[in-house]
Amino acid sequence: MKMVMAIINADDAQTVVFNLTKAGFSVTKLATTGGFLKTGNTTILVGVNDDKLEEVLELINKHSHSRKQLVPATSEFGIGMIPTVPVEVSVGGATIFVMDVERFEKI
Ligand code: 2BA
Repeated sequence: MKMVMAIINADDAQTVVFNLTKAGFSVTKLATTGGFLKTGNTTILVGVNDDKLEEVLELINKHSHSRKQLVPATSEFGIGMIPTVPVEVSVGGATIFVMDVERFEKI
């Protein structure tokens, strides 16, 4: 068994969770915050049998879209002058970690 932990854009979360659930997978959705942009994203947890892992990854991939985002970056030019220069970063479709599950129980 594997645990899939996927960090996805909050805008894609509903579609990703809907399609995983429709395909019969159990999903836990967490409201999370990116350390760099400090904006909300969504982390989903999916416990899945090994033979279904690729199906989960394909569904996440199909319904997550990468996008460009402008981040205000500040630089100091002198006392009291801190202009904001927006910098464009590419925010991924999904950042996915797949972990081995040592033991799984539902009590
Ligand atoms: P954030 O930390 O808010 O990062 C958003 C995007 O900003 C990243 O997109 C990347 O393009 C850029 N970025 C992140 N850290 C940077 C840095 N130190 N310098 C320059 N640019 C940086 P993604 O790579 O697609 O990541 C999207 C979100 O996935 C991240 O949001 C974070 O919440 C999570 N994430 C990504 N890699 C991770 C990792 N190795 N461990 C834990 N969480 C991760």
